Amino acid sequence: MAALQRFKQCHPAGNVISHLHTSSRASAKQHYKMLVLGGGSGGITMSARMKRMLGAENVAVVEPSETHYYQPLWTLAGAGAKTVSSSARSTASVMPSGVKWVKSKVQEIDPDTNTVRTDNGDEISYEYLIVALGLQLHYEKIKGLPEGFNHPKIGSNYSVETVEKTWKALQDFKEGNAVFTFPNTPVKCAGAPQKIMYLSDAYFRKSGKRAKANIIYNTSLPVIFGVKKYADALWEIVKERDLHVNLRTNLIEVRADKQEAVFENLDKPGETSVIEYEMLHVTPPMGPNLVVKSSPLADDVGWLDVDRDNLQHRRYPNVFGIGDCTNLPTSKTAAAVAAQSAILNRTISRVLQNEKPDKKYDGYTSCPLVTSYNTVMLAEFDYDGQPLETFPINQAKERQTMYYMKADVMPHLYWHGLLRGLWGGPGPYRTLLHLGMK
Ligand code: FAD
Ligand code: UQ1
Repeated sequence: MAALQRFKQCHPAGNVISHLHTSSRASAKQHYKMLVLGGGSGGITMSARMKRMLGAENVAVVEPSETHYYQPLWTLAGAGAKTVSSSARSTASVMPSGVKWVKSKVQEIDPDTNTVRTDNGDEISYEYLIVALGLQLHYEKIKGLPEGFNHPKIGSNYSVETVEKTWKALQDFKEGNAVFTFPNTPVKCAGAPQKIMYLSDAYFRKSGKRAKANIIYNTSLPVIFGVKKYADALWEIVKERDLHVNLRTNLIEVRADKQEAVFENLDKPGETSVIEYEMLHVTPPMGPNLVVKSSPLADDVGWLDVDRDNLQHRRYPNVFGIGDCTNLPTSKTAAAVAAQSAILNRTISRVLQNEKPDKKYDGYTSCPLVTSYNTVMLAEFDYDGQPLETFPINQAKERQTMYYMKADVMPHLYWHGLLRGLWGGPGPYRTLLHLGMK
């Protein structure tokens, strides 16, 4: 509240000018002290924190979707271990009370005039802006998709419309190739494309179909995982379970009517191969949010251009970013959003007091690598790809306790901790838990 008092003294015109919001008017004018774009993991988390810092009446969130999803559960839903409906809550129920929910799509951001235009023609001005628009999925960049999803035997855990198709394809599997892909772009939760392979392997074993399944992981990457400690352990698992990994192999076409997938060899331009599949799990190419990309806030590629230490925009000091839409050089996860939210909260509080940001984000991110229906390898690491583990045990080992944490504890921590602005990642607990080891 002290920050708000100071803010009011410095910016007497910064109060909310209008809360009028009627759907009949074509272009209503609104102004907010703190405008948040996107009501996903990062947007809801920061709106809860900004409500605490500035008061609910000074905060608005622009989000078109009626439903908020806990996406990390889709890995388990694709394997039939959770339902998609258990990953969903209404946006209204996660929006902090009193915060204004602008139920429309951002169409244009103009940081030179501090305004945002929505798809229904409204113009919203702001003093401070937090961009949390996530990333864009590009199924259409694979020839034959998305229309190929109208056929059976193909699914994708990355979209709410196609998760259940993964589970259906698994159940319908009779014999042949089960193929899992990783695209030639950055992705969110870089472990998810292979988690569903381990679950499928476990499902086939459980249902007596494993001997008839040839399991193939075709990844564009030159490694199985970006952090050596976990990569070494994963190579052991794929060898042990007879899973075939092809590096630098990129899905370019799906002929769903013929159950064929076409791959390019990234090391030999022009060389392609066709695999007939009995089941195909597609991880789509991904890229920057298109609204960010077409705004002056983008870097050369299209990601939101923020300072990697404090999450403030590199050219517009009243703009901040969090999560998948940013160019922070770390793996894009909800766990990263948690750690980022604590840093960003501090940065904004300092900026509001005309002080320099003083807390540094270390790049913390985490990927609970689900390796069966009751085991997880909990990968946690920083900007340098160095393990940054919470628990004083070897986390490269598959553990049942970590599966329980992923499947049952994390959802609670997400809905009741992160989204309420109360969970800023495990950093403080890591320090405590490791004290006993020193
Ligand atoms: P999102 O949560 O995607 O939110 C973006 C929001 O912006 C959305 O609500 C969207 O509707 C809104 N939006 C987009 N465009 C506009 C617009 N023009 N105007 C207004 N609003 C807009 N993370 C983990 O930590 N652990 C895991 O195990 C894990 N597993 C995953 C498995 C899968 C299959 C998937 C898909 C993701 C997984 N993740 C995991 C990643 C995690 O879900 C994301 O990193 C996290 O949700 C990012 O938060 P965000 O706020 O940046 O983006
Ligand atoms: C985490 O903080 C988080 O955000 C709520 C996740 O997203 C679902 C995670 O998957 C993980 C692993 C963390 C980190 C938390 C702990 C307790 C290690």
